[in-house]
Amino acid sequence: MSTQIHWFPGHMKKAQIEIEKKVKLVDCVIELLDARIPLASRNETLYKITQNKLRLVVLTKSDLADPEMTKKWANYFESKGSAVIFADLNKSSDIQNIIKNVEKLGEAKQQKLISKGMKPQPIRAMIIGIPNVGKSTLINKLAKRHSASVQNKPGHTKSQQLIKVSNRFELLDTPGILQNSYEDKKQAMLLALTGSIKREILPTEEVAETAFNYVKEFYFKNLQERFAYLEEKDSFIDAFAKIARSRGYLSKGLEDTGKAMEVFLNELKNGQIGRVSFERVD
Ligand SMILES: Nc1nc2c(ncn2[C@@H]2O[C@H](COP(=O)(O)OP(=O)(O)OP(=O)(O)O)[C@@H](O)[C@H]2O)c(=O)[nH]1
Ligand SMILES: [Mg+2]
Repeated sequence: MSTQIHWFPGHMKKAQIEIEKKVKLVDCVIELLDARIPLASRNETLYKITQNKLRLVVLTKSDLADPEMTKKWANYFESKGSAVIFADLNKSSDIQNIIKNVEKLGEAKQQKLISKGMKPQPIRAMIIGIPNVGKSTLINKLAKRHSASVQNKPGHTKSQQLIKVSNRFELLDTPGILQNSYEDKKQAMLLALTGSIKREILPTEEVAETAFNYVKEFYFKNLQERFAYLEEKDSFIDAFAKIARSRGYLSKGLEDTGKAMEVFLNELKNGQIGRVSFERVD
């Protein structure tokens, strides 16, 4: 439908303008990237909009990623000059670590104000990221610590909701979100594997084959732990026929490999096939 084609860019543009306005209100952005695909999950437009702000890169869902690779990715971002940490957003010590690191970024601002004899102000931050990287989870966790102090500071910006996380850190309660465009097929594939875009936009078999071959090459142990009957010599098709048979996915007496692929991709996305990073540092 032509309306749909027109709707999407308009929607993107509007979101972008909205974020540009909000960015002016903050000192710092907390950029959430999926630890399993740190490059593919960065939105370049969002990155550019926020380029001159203090930045804390948080590699989220680190509990689902290959820990060794995550460390390498953290080093990679550090080498590019970003403050970076990785986090499982469901772990309170990791939330604590995010708070500590944001406050650290704010120290220079505090010192500057103090040296001018002024009252130190909290660093004001905003969370940015593509869909599904954990923005709402993080906001809720940060807000819950001080839910009583969620405040509404009126000003020329109408009523931006600010969450007081600590005396040194306040958070804009609405995150900046932009979809990645799907021009780069490899990137779209990675985003589909981790759940940031709908998998249906790509053919299941193609996604499954790419994912399976990748996991087989780099994480064969994970495969064997989940599907003990798989062997390294199994081709993609043989493997999914085996999985379908073992799980009882049959259609008219034949192995329903399509169903096996769907289930495989879901399990892979949810970490049931072990910790997997889909992008590697060279
Ligand atoms: N395992 C794991 N799951 C996480 C983590 N962070 C978030 N999730 C899960 O990922 C899913 C998406 O999280 P949200 O917080 O809704 O992501 P979002 O960025 O707000 O997504 P949109 O609102 O679609 O832009 C939820 O099911 C979360 O529970 C994490 O660190 N580890
Ligand atoms: Mg959300």
